[in-house]
Amino acid sequence: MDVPTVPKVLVVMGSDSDFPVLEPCFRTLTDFGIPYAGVVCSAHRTPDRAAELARTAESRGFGCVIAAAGLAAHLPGVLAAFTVLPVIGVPVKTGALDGLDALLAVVQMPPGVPVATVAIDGAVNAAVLAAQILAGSDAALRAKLVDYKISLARSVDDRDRRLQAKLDGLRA
Ligand code: RP5
Repeated sequence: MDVPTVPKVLVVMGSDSDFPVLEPCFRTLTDFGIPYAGVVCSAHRTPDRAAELARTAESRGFGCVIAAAGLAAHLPGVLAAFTVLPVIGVPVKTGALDGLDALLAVVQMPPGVPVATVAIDGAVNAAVLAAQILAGSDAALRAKLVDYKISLARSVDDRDRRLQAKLDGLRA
């Protein structure tokens, strides 16, 4: 019998200074039971390594790439240029423009080389999107995502209950 396996997610960040932004991504992947590797690699400072990383990612068992960078954030796009794996880009809030520069650099890819861009510092959504991509071939992971969405709805119900209690207090 074939045992279903969850392909690994390769998380690449332009600098270790990006790690605080990426930490919730690693935590979320862990919560979903998705194996991952995390590496620092820069499109500008180590371009050859970035190309090699992307070229070999699929043969090394990765099913999805998450790439995060700030400033002129070319890392997600450069990785996407060298692989057919889906690449999720996380623009990092840093520098004089607070991440707007990174957002535009990550999202404005030319036709044929997409990067699925999440919000500035959107590390959790990067992990959830990676899970959703991998869940297409993994029923157990899909079930975890369904539970996750149910828990999101419950948290909104809890918030509404808290709001109603506050409003009741104001009316009293
Ligand atoms: C980007 O430049 C990195 O992704 C980081 O967000 C930013 C600053 O990098 P460091 O100077 O902290 O290494 O390439």
